Amino acid sequence: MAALDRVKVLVLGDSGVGKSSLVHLLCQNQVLGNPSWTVGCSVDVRIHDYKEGTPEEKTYYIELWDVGGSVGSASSVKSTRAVFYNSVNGIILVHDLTNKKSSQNLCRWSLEALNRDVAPTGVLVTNGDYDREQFADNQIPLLVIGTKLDQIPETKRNEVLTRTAFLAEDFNAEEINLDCTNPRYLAAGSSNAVKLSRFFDKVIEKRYLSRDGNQIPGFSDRKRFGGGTLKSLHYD
Ligand SMILES: Nc1nc2c(ncn2[C@@H]2O[C@H](COP(=O)(O)OP(=O)(O)OP(=O)(O)O)[C@@H](O)[C@H]2O)c(=O)[nH]1
Ligand SMILES: [Mg+2]
Repeated sequence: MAALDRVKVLVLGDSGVGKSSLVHLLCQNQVLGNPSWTVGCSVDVRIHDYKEGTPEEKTYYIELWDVGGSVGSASSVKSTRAVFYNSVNGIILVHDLTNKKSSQNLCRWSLEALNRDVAPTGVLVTNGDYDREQFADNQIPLLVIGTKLDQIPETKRNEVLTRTAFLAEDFNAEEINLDCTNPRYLAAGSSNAVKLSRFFDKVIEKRYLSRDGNQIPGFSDRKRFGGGTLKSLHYD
C-alpha cells in the first residue's frame, strides 16, 4: 500500500483535562481505560478521509501530537516542549469544562505553540487574557474541545456552554464539547463528527492544497507508516 500523505496536529491543554483520553478515542475509537499523565509527547495516528463521499475523496494520516500538559512557563520547560511545535498544520486546544482555569490557559498554550508569547527580548508578552487581534492573522486551523461534559450538572450546562462558545469565538475556531469516556459523542454522522471532519479537511487543505484547489507536491520529510496499520510513537 502506498504511503499516505500526513498532517501534524498538536493536542494542547493543561494536565488532566483529558488530552490522552481524547486522542485515544479519536485514533482507536475506544475509551482509554486507565490513563497516566503524559511525559514529553505521545503521537497517535487517525486515518481520515478528506471530503468523504465526494469525487475528491482521499485518505490522509492525521498525526495527533499529545503534549504532556504539566504547566510551566519557565524557559527550560518551554524549550523542552518547543521541539514538538515544528511544522504544525493544526492545533486542538483542550479544556476541562469543570475547570475555568484550564479554559483561561488555552490562550497561553496556543501562543506558546504559535511562538507568539515572547517579544524579541524573550519577555513573556501575555498575561493569559484573550486578545482577538493575536489570532486574527493566524493561518493554522484551531479547534477548541471541552471535556468532562458529563460532570456538568444539567442546571449549569447553559451557563457553561455559553462561556465556551465565546471562548471558541475568541480563537476564531469551531468547538466541540464531549465526554471522552463515552464514544457516542463522536458517533459517525453526529454533529460532533461532522465538525471534526471539517476541521481535519481544513488542516489538509491548508497543508496540501493551493488556493485554486491544485495539489502542492509532497514534502521530503514525510514519515512512512507501514501497511496502513495504526502506530503509536512516543517522544520524551
Ligand atoms: N468523567 C470524565 N472523565 C474524563 C474525561 N476526559 C478525561 N477524563 C479523566 O480525566 C483524567 C485525566 O485524563 P488524561 O487523558 O490523562 O488527561 P491529560 O490531559 O492527558 O493529562 P496529562 O497527560 O497530564 O497532560 C483521567 O482520569 C480521565 O479518565 C471526560 O470527558 N469525562
Ligand atoms: Mg496525557
